[in-house]
Amino acid sequence: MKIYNHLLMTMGAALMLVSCGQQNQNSTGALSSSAAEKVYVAPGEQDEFYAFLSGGYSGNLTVYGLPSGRMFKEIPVFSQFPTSGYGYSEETKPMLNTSHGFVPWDDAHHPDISQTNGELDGRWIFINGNNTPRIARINLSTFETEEIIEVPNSAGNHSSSFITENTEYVVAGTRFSVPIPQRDMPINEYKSNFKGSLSFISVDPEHGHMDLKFQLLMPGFNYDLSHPGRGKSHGWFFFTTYNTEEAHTLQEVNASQNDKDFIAAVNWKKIEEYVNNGGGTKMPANYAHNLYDEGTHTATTTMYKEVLTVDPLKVPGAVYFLPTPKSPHGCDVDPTGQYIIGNGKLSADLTVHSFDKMIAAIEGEKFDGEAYGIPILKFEDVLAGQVKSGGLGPLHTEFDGNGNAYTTFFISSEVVKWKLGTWEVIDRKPTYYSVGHLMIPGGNSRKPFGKYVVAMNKITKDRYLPTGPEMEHSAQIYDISGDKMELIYDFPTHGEPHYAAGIPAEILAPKSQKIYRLDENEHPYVVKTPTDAKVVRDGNEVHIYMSTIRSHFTPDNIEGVKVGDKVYFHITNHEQDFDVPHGFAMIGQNTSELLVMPGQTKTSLWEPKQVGVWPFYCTDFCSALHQEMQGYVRVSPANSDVELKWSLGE
Ligand code: RUQ
Ligand code: CUA
Repeated sequence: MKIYNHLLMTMGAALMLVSCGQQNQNSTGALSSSAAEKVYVAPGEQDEFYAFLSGGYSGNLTVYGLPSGRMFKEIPVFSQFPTSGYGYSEETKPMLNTSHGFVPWDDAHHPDISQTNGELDGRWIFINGNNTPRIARINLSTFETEEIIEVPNSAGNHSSSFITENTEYVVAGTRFSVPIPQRDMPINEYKSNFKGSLSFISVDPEHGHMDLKFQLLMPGFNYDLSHPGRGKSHGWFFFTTYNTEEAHTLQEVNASQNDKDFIAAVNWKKIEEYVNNGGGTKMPANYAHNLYDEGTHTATTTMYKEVLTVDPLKVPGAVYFLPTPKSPHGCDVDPTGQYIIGNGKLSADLTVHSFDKMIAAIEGEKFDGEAYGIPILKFEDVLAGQVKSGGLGPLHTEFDGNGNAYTTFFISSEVVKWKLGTWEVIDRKPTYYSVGHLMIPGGNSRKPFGKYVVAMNKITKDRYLPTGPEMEHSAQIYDISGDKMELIYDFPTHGEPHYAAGIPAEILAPKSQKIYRLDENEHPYVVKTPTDAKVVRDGNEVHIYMSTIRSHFTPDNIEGVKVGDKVYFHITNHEQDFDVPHGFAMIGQNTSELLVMPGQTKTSLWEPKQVGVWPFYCTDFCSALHQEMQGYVRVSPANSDVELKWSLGE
């Protein structure tokens, strides 16, 4: 207890020192001009990699180019996004439905790109919502969020969303243990009553559709991070735990008592077999599954009422605990699948477990007791080696595919490069400041592209011109093609990037979608030709079937709308050219504008409250006559008998 308090205080002090002491060490002049050449992507030239950085509390995913650090796009995922109308348009509102109702925000942490045979295939990217547990799937041809599934019996969905090497599953583990099923009970009865769920969500190989296949109900620890086995360890999944003390208050101290917590090793293939043979227990649950249909350009929500749970004790040989020092955070598996790295946040050394040794220990039944019936393996039996890093506060590790690993240290604010197998430290470079995750394109696969590492830092301070009390977080790019890492660039990010995923541009760029085909548009309110445009009243609902093409709306004059009506603008963009969206905004509307892509239909709701003649206009500068792209709606009193009519050019 004393030792820990002391340790925590020392670390706090160390952090302050780091944050203040390193300022400006790397300012003007420290970078050679060759570093500038390495990141310079000349005007008109394109980047070598896409990098997808999670937005953390922005709820979204941002897309950057490497090595330029240029931001290409923000993809809305869990947060309403007025820039495109995501979560505001009638078609996309259902994407944010949950069992708690409409939840227009989340905390998005760990993106992971789909894989085939352990290599990035660039079809989809998944990301977790931490706060109201959800997993999203984004299509990497359209760069649109297509699906969001809520995860029941979970809280603080943090050891997520990592995928197995053929994208069989996207895995979501709970950070907080909770009563399962949720019920009214005293908090201080946490110990041995709360449980932690690890959810295995299957991914349809063709469409990517997600389905919660089973949930493993584990002891009431905190499940912090996870990674799949690969190669020889394919079929296993590894989760770091902390708070094996099962403390329910003042975790800062009470969850740091045990010298070692665990990495939970889960043989999901074994559990899958058990489940496929009818194993598991169905439990009542309530969770939303939101799916966007590209044909109708519309999302729908289905509520599910049941979940299949698995008690690990019912599947002998499926779950083991690997003792791992000091509240491990990151849980990373090297490209060969042999090494499982647990980074004890309160330790200086990194612990590397060996998959082969783990299997041998399991076969030899060499256990060191059990926790809630789950066998604990002996630390010495599974240990491959320890990296005497000399750093403080290790968090995450990535791999370059050449036998090297790179670990971030939050407290000592550095990236340390070390060798797999010999555990020797090869290089270390400071970060500015207090790095969290790092990313090498493909660094979480069998085939990393070990040219750059991107460090995502938690503290920005003096790296950029000050912008008031809040600064955007900073990322740093290091060239790792040589023996020593070379810092070549700083760039500001958006939100708080936790993890990121990178992929060579040549995999994604050629299949990036340019338009939606109008002739394939199955939206119920589509207008395929401007002559089909119309306005239909149905009680107090008015449906405007509107088309857009440079540079007018059809219709652009509408009369006969009344105060108290619900007016739906269903807008179809008739363009079939790349990069020609039209926008739509109506004065006084209690929602965002819309951005409608070529060939797409989107709907905006307006509930006029005041009599008058009110304009609408296109929000995207689409042509030389964009400013002429406008129209009027005449709104009459609720009891008026002005006839409904619409026109263009009259
Ligand atoms: S976390 S800074 Cu949410 Cu991945 Cu470790
Ligand atoms: Cu259409 Cu501006």
